[in-house]
Amino acid sequence: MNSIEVLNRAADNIRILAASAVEKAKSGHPGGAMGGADFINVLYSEFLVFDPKNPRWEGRDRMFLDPGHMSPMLYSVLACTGKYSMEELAQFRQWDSPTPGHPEVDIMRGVENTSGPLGQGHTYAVGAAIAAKFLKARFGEVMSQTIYAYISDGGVQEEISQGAGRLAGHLGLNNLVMFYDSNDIQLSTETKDVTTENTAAKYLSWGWKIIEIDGNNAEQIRAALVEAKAETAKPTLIIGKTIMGKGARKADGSSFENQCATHGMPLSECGASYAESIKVLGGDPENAFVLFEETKALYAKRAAELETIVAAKYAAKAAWAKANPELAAKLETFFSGKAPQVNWDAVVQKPGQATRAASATVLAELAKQVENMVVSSADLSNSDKTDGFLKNTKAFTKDDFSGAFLQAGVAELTMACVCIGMSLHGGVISACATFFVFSDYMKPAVRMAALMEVPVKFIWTHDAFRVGEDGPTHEPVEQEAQIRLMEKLKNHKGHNSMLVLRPADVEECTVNWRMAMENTSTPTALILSRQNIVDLPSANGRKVDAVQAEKGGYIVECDGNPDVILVASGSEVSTLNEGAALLRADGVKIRLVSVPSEGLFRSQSAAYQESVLPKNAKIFGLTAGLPVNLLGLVGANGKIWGLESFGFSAPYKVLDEKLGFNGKNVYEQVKKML
Ligand SMILES: Cc1ncc(C[n+]2csc(CCOP(=O)(O)OP(=O)(O)O)c2C)c(N)n1
Ligand SMILES: [Mg+2]
Repeated sequence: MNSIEVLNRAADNIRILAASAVEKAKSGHPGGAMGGADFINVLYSEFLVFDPKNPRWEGRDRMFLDPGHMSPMLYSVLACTGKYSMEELAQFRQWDSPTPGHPEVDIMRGVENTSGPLGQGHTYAVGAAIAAKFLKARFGEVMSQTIYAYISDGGVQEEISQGAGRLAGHLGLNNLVMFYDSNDIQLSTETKDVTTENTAAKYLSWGWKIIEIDGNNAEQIRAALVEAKAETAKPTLIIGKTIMGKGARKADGSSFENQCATHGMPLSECGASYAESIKVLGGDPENAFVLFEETKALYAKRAAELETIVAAKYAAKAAWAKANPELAAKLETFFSGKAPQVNWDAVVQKPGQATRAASATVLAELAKQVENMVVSSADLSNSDKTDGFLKNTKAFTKDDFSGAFLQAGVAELTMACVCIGMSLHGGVISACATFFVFSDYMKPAVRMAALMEVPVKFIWTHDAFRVGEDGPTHEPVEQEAQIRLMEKLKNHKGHNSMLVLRPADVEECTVNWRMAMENTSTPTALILSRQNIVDLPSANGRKVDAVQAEKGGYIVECDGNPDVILVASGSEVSTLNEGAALLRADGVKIRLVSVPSEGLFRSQSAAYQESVLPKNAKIFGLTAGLPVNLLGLVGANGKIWGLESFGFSAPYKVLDEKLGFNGKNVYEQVKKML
C-alpha cells in the first residue's frame, strides 16, 4: 500500500501544477483544483482501472468531471499518468493547446467528457453507468467497470442534479461512485449564503449510499473508495469536506485557504502569493512544472499494477470470447461506432399518418433489429410514440437491464444528458423523446452533444400549434428556428454541428430516420407532427421519391417551367400541395419543394441547390413556426407565411383556419404575390 506521505506529496504536486498552469495562463481557477487534488490523486494512483496503452479499451473505468473549471486538476493528474507533458500544462488555455480552459472530450488523453456547464458532467456519468449496466446484462463480467463522477457545490445546486440523483438511486446504479468536493465555497459567495439543505439526507432519500469524509485525507478517501466499490445495490456519494485553495499562502506566509477569491483567479491576483504557496507545497516557484521523484515513482508503480490488472482482464475477455464467439463479435460491433445494419424494407408505413406515428413504425423495427439501441422518454412515451419501441422491449428496472427503454420521468434535461452519457460510454446508440416545445428544457444538453459530436437522436413530436386545445404553453413557434441554428453552427471538424430533420409525410419520416441512424458523427433531431398528414404526391411512389430527402431538400413535383415554387418542411408541404391544386385550376404552374433540413440542403453542390431553388425564382414559403425558418430558402423575390405570435387554445382545424394554414390561404397569398 502506498504511504500517506507519498500520496500527500503527489497531491501537493498536483496542486502546484494546477496553480502554476493558471498562474502562467494569467487566468483560470486554482482554488477548487487545489482542494480536490487529494481525491483525484488517490483515485488515479490506486483505483481507476484503465489501459495506459489503449485508452479506448471498452472495459475501462470512466471518470466524468462535472466542474470543468477544475480542468487544471484533471490535466495535472493526467500528466502524472503520462497523458500530458509539462509543456502542455504550461500551455493551459492557449491557442491550439491540448489543455483548453475547460476540458473538451479527448479519450486518447483520458478526458471522458467536455465539461463547463455545471450539472451536466455528473449526469453523463449516470448515463454511462446505465450503459454499463445495459452492456453487463448482455455480456457479463467483461463489462463490469466502475463509473466515477466528480461534482462540486455548483453541480449539486444545479436543478439537473435532482434528476440525475433520482434516476441513479431509483435504478440502483451501484457501479456509480460520485465524489462531492464540498468546500463550502462557490464562485461569488460561501455556500451558506445560498443553501441550507442537508445534501446527505437528500441523496439518502433518493436511495444513495452516503459516506462522509475529510476530503483532504488520503486514508479516508481510500477507505471510502473501497467501501463504495463494495456496494452492491446503490450508487455511492462520497461527501468530502475539502479546503478551497489548500496550500494557498499570503506573502507573509499566513494562510489564504478557504477564500472565495481563489475560485477564479491566479493566486498572485487574488490576494495570495504564488511563490509562497508553491514553496509551502514543496515546489520551486521558479521551476514549478516538474513531477517530483515521489510522484513519478507512485504513478510508475500504478502503471505496473495496471499492466497486471489489464492483462488479467484481457485474458479473461479472450477466454470469454473463445467460449462465446458470437457475443464477442457483437461486443465489437456495438463499440465500433459504426451505423447499425438495418433492413429498412421491413419498415412498412401506413399512408396518411402523423409523422410521430410513422416514427413509431420505424422504432418498432429498430427495437427488433438494433440490439444496442436504448430509447428514452420523459413520461410521454404514449404521446411521443416511442411506445413503438417500448412495446418491443421493456423498461429498465433496478434489477433488470435486459430491456432497452429508459423511463426518464419528467426530466427532459436529465434525460438528454443521460443519453449523452450513454453515447460517451460507447457501445450504445441512444435516443430520447418529448414534445418539441419542451426542447427548450434540453437545449443546453443539445449544445453539448453538438460540441462533443455525440450521435444522440432527439425525437421531438407535437411540432407546431396543431397541438391545438392545449394552447400556447404547448405550441412550439420559435423552437424550430432555435434548433435550426445548430445546423448553421459548425463543429470543430467544420461540419454542421447537428442534423435537424422535419419530415413531410410517413415515407419521408422513414428516410429521415435512416439518415439519423446513419449519422454517427453529430446529434440528429427529428421534428414530428402530432396530426395526420396527407401523403405528398409522387410519380414513382412515395417510398421511392422520398429517398431524395437525403439531400436535405428536393423537388416533390414540378409542372414544366413553374410560375412559382412552393417550399416548406414537415406537414406544411402537404398544406402547400392543397394550395397547389387550387392554383393549378387557375392555370398557375407549380413546383413543390420539401426541405426537411436546410442545413443539409445548403451543404449540397451549388448546381443542385440552384436546380431545386433557382436564385431568381418566385418562391412562396409556408411554416408553422417563425417566418425566419424559411428566409434562407425563399430569398428576396419571395414571400413567407408563418406564425409571428404565440399560438392559441382551440381545436387545431380551427387554428389552421384562423391562422391561414390551409390550401385556400396558400392560393390567396400566392395569387397576390404573382
Ligand atoms: C450552468 C453554469 N452556470 C454557471 C457557471 C459559472 N460558474 C463556474 S464555477 C461556478 C460555481 C463554483 O462553485 P463550485 O462548484 O463550488 O466550485 P469551487 O468554487 O468550489 O471551485 C459558477 C457559478 C457555470 N460554469 N455553469
Ligand atoms: Mg465549492
